[in-house]
Amino acid sequence: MATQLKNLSDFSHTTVPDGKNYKFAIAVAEWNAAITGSLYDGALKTLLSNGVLEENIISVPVPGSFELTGAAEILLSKRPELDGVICLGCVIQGETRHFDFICQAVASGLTDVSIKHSKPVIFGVLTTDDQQQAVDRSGGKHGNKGDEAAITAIKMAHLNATV
Ligand code: DLZ
Repeated sequence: MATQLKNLSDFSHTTVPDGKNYKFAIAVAEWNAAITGSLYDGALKTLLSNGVLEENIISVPVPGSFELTGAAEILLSKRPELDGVICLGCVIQGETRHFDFICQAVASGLTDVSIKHSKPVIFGVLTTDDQQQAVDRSGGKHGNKGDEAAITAIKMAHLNATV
């Protein structure tokens, strides 16, 4: 019964399970669309390149990152066949406290939905000080967080299916 990890390479990002048996939704915020569009492109490409079938991916836009929690709840309630939801957004620090409220609400909201459904709900939301930091993390010099969100979704769906 006991299965132990053998070495640190077990944690490597190169070990991604085959996604062919999994179904995902991607919810993507329209605010900061140039950034979230790149996150979406990265997430979709990464799901497909790791074996997830195109017909097993539903993509839905939502107005802003705040709406990602509601979208994840709706998707998992109405589509119980889904193995997880990837939530993509970009919240950029402004002059008001909107940033703090949105980031806090989305982080805890997505956690709650994930626990309620016992399914992965992935926090693929950039929370940056400025536009450049967002560009750097959506296909720029710091990679694409959309790719990472997709890999996380596959790993967690696999965990859920095999534990
Ligand atoms: C209102 C707002 C602001 C100021 N900034 C952002 C942002 O940087 N990123 C984002 O995704 N959404 C923003 N929004 C919109 C909220 O997420 C939400 O759509 C509205 O408050 C309506 O609920």
